[in-house]
Amino acid sequence: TDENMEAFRNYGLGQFIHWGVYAIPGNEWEGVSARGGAAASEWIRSWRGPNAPNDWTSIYDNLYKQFNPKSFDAKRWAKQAKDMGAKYMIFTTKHHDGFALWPTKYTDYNITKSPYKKDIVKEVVDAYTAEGIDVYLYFSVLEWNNPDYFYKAPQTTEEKEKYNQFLQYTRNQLLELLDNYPQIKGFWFDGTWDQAWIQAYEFTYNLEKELRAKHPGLIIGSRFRNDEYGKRHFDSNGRLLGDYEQGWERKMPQDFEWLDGNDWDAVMTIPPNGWGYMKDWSGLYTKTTDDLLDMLMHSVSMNGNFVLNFGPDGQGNMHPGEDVLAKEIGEWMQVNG
Ligand code: FUL
Repeated sequence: TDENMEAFRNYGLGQFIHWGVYAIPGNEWEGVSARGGAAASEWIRSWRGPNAPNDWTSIYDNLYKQFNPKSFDAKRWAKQAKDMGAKYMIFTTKHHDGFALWPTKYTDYNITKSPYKKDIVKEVVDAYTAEGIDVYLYFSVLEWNNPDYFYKAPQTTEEKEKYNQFLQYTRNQLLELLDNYPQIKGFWFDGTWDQAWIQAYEFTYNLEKELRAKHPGLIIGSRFRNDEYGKRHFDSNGRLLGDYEQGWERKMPQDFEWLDGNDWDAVMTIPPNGWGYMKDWSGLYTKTTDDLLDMLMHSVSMNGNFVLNFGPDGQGNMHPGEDVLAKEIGEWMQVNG
């Protein structure tokens, strides 16, 4: 039997948390909104266009020096998730900016170099586990500020060497996460869409085997291998999940056909665009409790799970709008969950 998959099939509701240095600007900087000029609040490092401050990238890359979330209390988050009725959660260990929220040995660009210093991933894993909520780690294999990272497949020998180093670095970090937080149930991979990663299929094939061997039962989202073997491919152990991302469209999956018979979860944002903290929700259509419960029921009726995203601010507080939704969903779950 496969306990982890059994649990996955019965979760129903989950929580996603996007947190990192992008929570500090919260989609704006010095009164200027990045809305429309950045793809999403957690993408603000790649803010382009006339509104972007001069030298924004280097401002961003130094924001970690201000990352000191005084109100952060993982136990409070976990309690809120529990009260909402979440049975699992997914936490961003490292988003596309490359900043690691755990004390990784493999880059200095990590939490220990911030004024906060403490291991945030550990606090989250421990607090949620204590509430009986299964933890999955989100991990981006795309790193904007890493000189060894390549979007296109590397061509020259020098490029290939660099990218190989990047792949080894990725492998090291993943093994490190498994060593540090053996309680986790799986990984939710992201940023796997670039050609360099897609073409590294021999590496990803072996890495997948290695991770599974080290951590029997580990659940790996199907995004891990965004190639012909990954996306829409489900292994015979049923451990590759068909995640479906729909935060952007505010719609439920259209192509239920391929989800049917597979294990999947749908991840969803509250504002239309943005997974990280957004200071200003005004003028945006933010999903209502009814919208979200609709999506939850829709997902569960199609044998999937529904995962609601939260983007805490730079101090570690949930957005007040998220607090309200979490409470209302929790009340509904009490009666109908
Ligand atoms: C996407 C990312 O680019 C977004 O920033 C977010 O993390 C979403 C869940 O996945 O691929």
